[in-house]
Amino acid sequence: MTGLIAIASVVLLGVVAVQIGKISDIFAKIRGEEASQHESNLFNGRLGLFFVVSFLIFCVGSAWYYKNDMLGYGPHVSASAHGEWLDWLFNVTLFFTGIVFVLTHLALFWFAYKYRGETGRKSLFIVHDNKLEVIWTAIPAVVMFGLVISGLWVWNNAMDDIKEGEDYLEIEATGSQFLWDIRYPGKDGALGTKNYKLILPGKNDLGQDWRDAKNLDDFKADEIVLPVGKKIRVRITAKDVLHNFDLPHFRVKMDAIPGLPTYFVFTPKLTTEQYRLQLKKYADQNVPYDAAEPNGPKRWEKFEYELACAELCGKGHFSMRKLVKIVTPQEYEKWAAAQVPYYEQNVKGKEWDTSVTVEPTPAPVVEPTATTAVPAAAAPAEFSAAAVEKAAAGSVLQLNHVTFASASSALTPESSKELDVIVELLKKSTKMTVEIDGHTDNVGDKAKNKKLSEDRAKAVEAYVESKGIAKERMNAMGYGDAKPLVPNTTPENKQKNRRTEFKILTK
Ligand SMILES: [Cu+2]
Repeated sequence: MTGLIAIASVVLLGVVAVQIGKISDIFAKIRGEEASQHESNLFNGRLGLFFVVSFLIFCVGSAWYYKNDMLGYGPHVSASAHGEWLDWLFNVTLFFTGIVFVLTHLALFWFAYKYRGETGRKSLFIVHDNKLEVIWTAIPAVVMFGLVISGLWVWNNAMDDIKEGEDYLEIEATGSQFLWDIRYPGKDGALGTKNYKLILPGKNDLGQDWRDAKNLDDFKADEIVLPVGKKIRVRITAKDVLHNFDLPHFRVKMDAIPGLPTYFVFTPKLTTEQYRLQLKKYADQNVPYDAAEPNGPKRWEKFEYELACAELCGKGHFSMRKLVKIVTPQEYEKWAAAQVPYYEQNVKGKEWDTSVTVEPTPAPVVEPTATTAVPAAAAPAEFSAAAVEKAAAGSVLQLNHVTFASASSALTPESSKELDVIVELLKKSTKMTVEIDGHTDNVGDKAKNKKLSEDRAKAVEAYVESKGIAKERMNAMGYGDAKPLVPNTTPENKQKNRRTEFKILTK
């Protein structure tokens, strides 16, 4: 019913508009075309003025009305030292662009009104005016110069690294789909070294090198707890895709890029408690946090700083939130002392503890002579089209870029590059037959390892076959952990032993 009335009203309004149009046409005929045109121009000019004034009042009014919801205003002032300067820069920019915004809008509509069409008025053509050109080039140039210089100054301060001899606390944030790993340096105040090749899910999530004593006291934290007033340097990195380390209340935001560590230095200025007390002053913060609990805690009492991922990194992006707590230095010391190092918790004394490795027996030194210049245990040469061309039948080449999903025989998309080279070689040399060998390390069950290495070799064979090479020309073999290249003593060695090889049978 309401819909019907609405449609009827719209139709009626349309009819009225058409009728008014007809009436004014008739009036125009009666009173003469010119007089009516004059009146209409005046009316439209005044409407324009009315519009621009209400528009500007609306713009300023709405900004004022919502100011408490904007970063940098009211309750949302910056909680870090450099953040104040960033907010200041935003305000200065808003001030100058605001002046231009108001003046140009007023001028635009005032001109439309003042120079409306009138009997006898002629257009004025200005072909060129040096004075005008100089004025409207010089003013923006000076303002822009000021904005750019102050912007550079603020930027350089905000992005500054720790200086020599400065006191600071360094933590590390590693993004992955879909969580943040936060690592603290522990008692020694230094983060230990990492190597992505050492990553073992659940056993060494970050790939810490346990032979580095600095790693042994590093701990991972579920929340970011930081002392107020201290310089914090965050090492920011990622394990899989682009993430973004965003602490909005501190005006900290930096990409987390796989393979390219970034950092951000900031100084928290207000503890969580102080920020809450600041919020308490605002009426909209004094309503119940949970509407279902009218007598429960107020909004300001439940406030927490937070870390977000500011890069759309996949389906679970939203879950990359972490609480950030800014506390007094004493509270921080107490909290840090109570944390258990990752090493103690997950590694110490376990099979994958590599902190104390048995010194490998040094390889016998073979004095090279003119006839025996071949090293004792040479790893297979790296596979390439050129290497295959040169190699004799019986040679073994290592496929360094054929990789599989963890504990599965599914080829990764990157593998196709090297596999396509094999396809091309087999297409070119029609007499060549080859063997594909899969090898694993010695972690886990022997039979399972053998099966996995077989499946992987077969996966390679199936791929090459799918590209039009006869299956008879290939032989897929899985050796499990029976043929290690090097002793399985360290994670790096184990990595070396997990491999796929390409053997030329006939050429
Ligand atoms: Cu993310």
